[in-house]
Amino acid sequence: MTRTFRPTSRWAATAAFGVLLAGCQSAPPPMPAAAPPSAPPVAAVPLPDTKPSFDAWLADARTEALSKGIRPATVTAALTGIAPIPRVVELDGRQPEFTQTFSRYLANAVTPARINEGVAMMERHRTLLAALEKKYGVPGRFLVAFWGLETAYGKIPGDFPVVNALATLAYDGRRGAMFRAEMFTALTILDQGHITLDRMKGSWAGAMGNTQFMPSTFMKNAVDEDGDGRKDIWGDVPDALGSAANFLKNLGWDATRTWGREVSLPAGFDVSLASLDTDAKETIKPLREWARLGVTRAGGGALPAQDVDAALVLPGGVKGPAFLVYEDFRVIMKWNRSVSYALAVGHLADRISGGGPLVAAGQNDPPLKREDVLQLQTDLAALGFLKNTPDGVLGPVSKQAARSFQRANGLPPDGYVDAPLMAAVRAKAATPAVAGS
Ligand SMILES: [Ca+2]
Repeated sequence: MTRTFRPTSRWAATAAFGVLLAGCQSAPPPMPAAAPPSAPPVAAVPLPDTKPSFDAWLADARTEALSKGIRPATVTAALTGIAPIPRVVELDGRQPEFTQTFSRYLANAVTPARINEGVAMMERHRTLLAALEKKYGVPGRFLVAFWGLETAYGKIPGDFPVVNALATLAYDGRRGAMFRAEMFTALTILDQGHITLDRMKGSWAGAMGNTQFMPSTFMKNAVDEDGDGRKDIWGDVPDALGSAANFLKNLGWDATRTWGREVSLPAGFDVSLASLDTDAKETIKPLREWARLGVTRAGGGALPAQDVDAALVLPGGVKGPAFLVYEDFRVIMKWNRSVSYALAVGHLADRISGGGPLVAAGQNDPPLKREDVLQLQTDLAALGFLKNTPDGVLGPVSKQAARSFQRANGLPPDGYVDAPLMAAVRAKAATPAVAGS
């Protein structure tokens, strides 16, 4: 997978990973376990390094795999003679240098080439997609859109050996217990004969095949759609797209609705109604209520007169495109918990089924540098709008703090952070408080 069109791709295609990511963005850091300043050193002699060597760790993992009933031949083939992969360690430890903006994210995700190829895939797999929609209730345009965003229709599935990558992360990385469990699940998938060891490739974090399923996602959702006895999401398009359809069905896909739509807001609209939370459900209203508030189809025209609950998202702020999103939007975010990702899936699905480009012009705002976000958070904290410790990551808590600042200073409270907002916050924070005020 590429790093350019999908900043969240390192977290792979599971809801569990999305939760972890959201936690990183919004959770306050744990309190340090500080000793009293006068306390003597606890350990007079250095503690021995309790971390086992990788080979010792691997021997223990082999024993556990065998105890789980995985065949010795599978365990031996997959868990002997491997070593940690330095590139995986490096990618796992990498701190994002910037926060991508929605306009650039979408421009990289939904390119003319990806739209054209998606149209071709819809045509090439027409019969299969119709059968999958009938069976699982998920329209083909969404399956093709996920496929396009995850791996560019199978062209970029990742070339890391999955068991070795997962062993690396289980031994060396954070979240070791989770990756260790994923590794055993990967061994079970091998043991069941769905794929051979040399073909079990994926992302550096273990997301596998056309649809970038983690092993646990594969185990719960993969299907043998072409009936050859193997669930081959690496090589069989029917298996890959059928597994995606089954996954979405299991996540609660509602076949009676679409994902949402671009809309236009009237002048003077109260943008504090836009949801900033990670689930896009901070403020939910029926479509008719949004219509009563003056919201129209993008470019004008009445919203459909349907009894649908919708949330408003403004991923590029009040100057960017506006979207009303429905329940299936949140289903998409269970696949990958990112508003930008879910909007890209929805928009790509629309484009490959004949829909036009967004009506609102893209802002093309540059990415936010980590150091600038840190400065913003520090300023917002100094001004009393942010309680969390600055971490350089623009999560929902920081966006709410930005919204509070906007409210207090007569700016449209869209919670959107760009250079002018950062400058306004900086200026306020740099102004000495008047005594007594
Ligand atoms: Ca198959």
